[in-house]
Amino acid sequence: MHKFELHLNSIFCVSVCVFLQTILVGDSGVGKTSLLVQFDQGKFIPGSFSATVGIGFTNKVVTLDEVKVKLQIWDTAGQERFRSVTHAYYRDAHALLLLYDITNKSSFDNIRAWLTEIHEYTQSDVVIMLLGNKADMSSERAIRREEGERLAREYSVPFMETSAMTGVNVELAFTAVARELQQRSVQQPSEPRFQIHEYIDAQKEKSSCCRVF
Ligand SMILES: Nc1nc2c(ncn2[C@@H]2O[C@H](COP(=O)(O)OP(=O)(O)O)[C@@H](O)[C@H]2O)c(=O)[nH]1
Ligand SMILES: *[C@@H]1O[C@H](CO)[C@@H](O)[C@H](O)[C@H]1NC(C)=O
Ligand SMILES: [Mg+2]
Repeated sequence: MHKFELHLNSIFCVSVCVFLQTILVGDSGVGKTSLLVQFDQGKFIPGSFSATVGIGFTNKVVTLDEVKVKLQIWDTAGQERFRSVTHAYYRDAHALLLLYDITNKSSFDNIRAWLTEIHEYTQSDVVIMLLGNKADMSSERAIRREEGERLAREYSVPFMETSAMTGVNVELAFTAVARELQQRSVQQPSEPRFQIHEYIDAQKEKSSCCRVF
């Protein structure tokens, strides 16, 4: 959807006002499907969702202030990187959640390749958020939080650690990108830009859950 349509939708909305397409990407096993299930159903279903073949989506409506935002979240299977997510999905995406597994170094090392691919095929104004998932598995941690933060800073994308198991930061990850996009869609060019980094930091401080990371 183009910005102009988003803008009109925001003005004339009745129930669901803004429609946003979000894609979950990252290597196989990082927890993309688990994160989506946690966000959608508020629970963790252990075991691998090897049944995720190709690409499928879940719709979820979140209310930001008084505006209802419909997130259409596409879950991808990461095995066939550079192929399974067709470029058309990238092109239409408003936001991208890019995951690695904090216990798995190769999933982190591949983030640069993912970002290269993403920058090549997405719209230039796509919202990208880097997520270090499985934050509950601290005893098996292979990637320090600072390493995630540094990489995110290098690419100027927001970052947080999440746990699809405990639910830590899961809702925040989705609502932060929704808020960023929703603000952009209603914003006049002269207004100051919504600062997603500041929003996340403020939300993190509010909820005691996130201080442990
Ligand atoms: N401890 C823990 N395990 C997780 C978490 N997220 C996913 N997993 C597990 O990691 C494995 C891969 O998860 P899955 O959602 O299928 O990953 P996907 O291939 O990226 O969709 C499964 O065994 C999940 O139960 C998490 O946050 N914490
Ligand atoms: C780590 O992630 C890679 C993909 O980046 C995967 O092939 C490998 O099986 C994972 N290792 C473990 C121990 O989960
Ligand atoms: Mg999956």
